[in-house]
Amino acid sequence: MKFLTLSPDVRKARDLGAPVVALESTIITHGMPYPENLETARQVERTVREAGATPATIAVLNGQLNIGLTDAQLARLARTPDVAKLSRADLAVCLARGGTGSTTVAATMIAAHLAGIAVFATGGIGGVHRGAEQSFDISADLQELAQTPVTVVSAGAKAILDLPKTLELLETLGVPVIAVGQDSFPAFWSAQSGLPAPLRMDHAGQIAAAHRMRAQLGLPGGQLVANPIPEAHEIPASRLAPLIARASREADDQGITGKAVSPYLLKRLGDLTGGQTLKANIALVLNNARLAAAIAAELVRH
Ligand code: PSU
Ligand code: MN
Repeated sequence: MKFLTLSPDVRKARDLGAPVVALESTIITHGMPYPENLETARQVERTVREAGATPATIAVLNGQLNIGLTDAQLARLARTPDVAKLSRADLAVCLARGGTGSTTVAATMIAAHLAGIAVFATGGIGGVHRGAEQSFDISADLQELAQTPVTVVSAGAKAILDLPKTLELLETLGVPVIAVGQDSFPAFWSAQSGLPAPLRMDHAGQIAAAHRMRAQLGLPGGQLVANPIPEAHEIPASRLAPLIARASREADDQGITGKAVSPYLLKRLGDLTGGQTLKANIALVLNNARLAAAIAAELVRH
């Protein structure tokens, strides 16, 4: 495929059948401020390597779908303001125009699958927004999980969302939602959402086996792994609840819609907590990178 560029590292790992972990780039361009975004992106790659897998950060650069970025490419992306945020709907148009953009969970899943990568680590997926009954704002990430066979390691869905509705929709779409090491669904910055998780697994090997079994059954789609943020880094949900409500109200009042909603709320929560949500976000992404590397290693063993 002429538009697909695998980095030498990623190509080598793939050809050897060694474990590879896909990483998204919207978290870099729209999820965190500079320079924390770049520091985190580098640290996530390092964490994947230390855990024995090859990281493949994915982004569209000048009309090429890049699977694995050089450090210079990563640094440039992290410093470029107003990069396009590419989801399933935007990917082909951006590539056809020779454009540049960062990939969301949905677009990163598509790219990872094209490159033969089965495991992907992120922070929190998009989902059903609060007030979706009015706005119809539901992330394309959910549909993607229903159709593209990639196991996505997250800390749940972002807590700015309507988590009960997000879980309901994932169930309707037939997406396995697997909490790791606990019975409840985590809530991104908080380990506990107060909602039961549909499924629970405690080991990377079990998650890899379930991934393989889905393929054997001929079922399309991936798995959502919900890995709770380590307790030392979490912010209790009760503390965040009023701040999330306030930020959501402010977004409404300012008429913020569409792709701008999640970035606005993440930034606003960072401001309202004096940077605590950003710190927690970094910790949970690193935690997810470690688990994703372990799952990728289990997948290539068989
Ligand atoms: N996880 C994070 N921060 C982020 C994201 C995930 O910790 O910024 C990004 C992902 O790329 C996800 C997107 O796909 O937010 C969801 O955007 P939306 O709600 O507009 O679908
Ligand atoms: Mn949306």
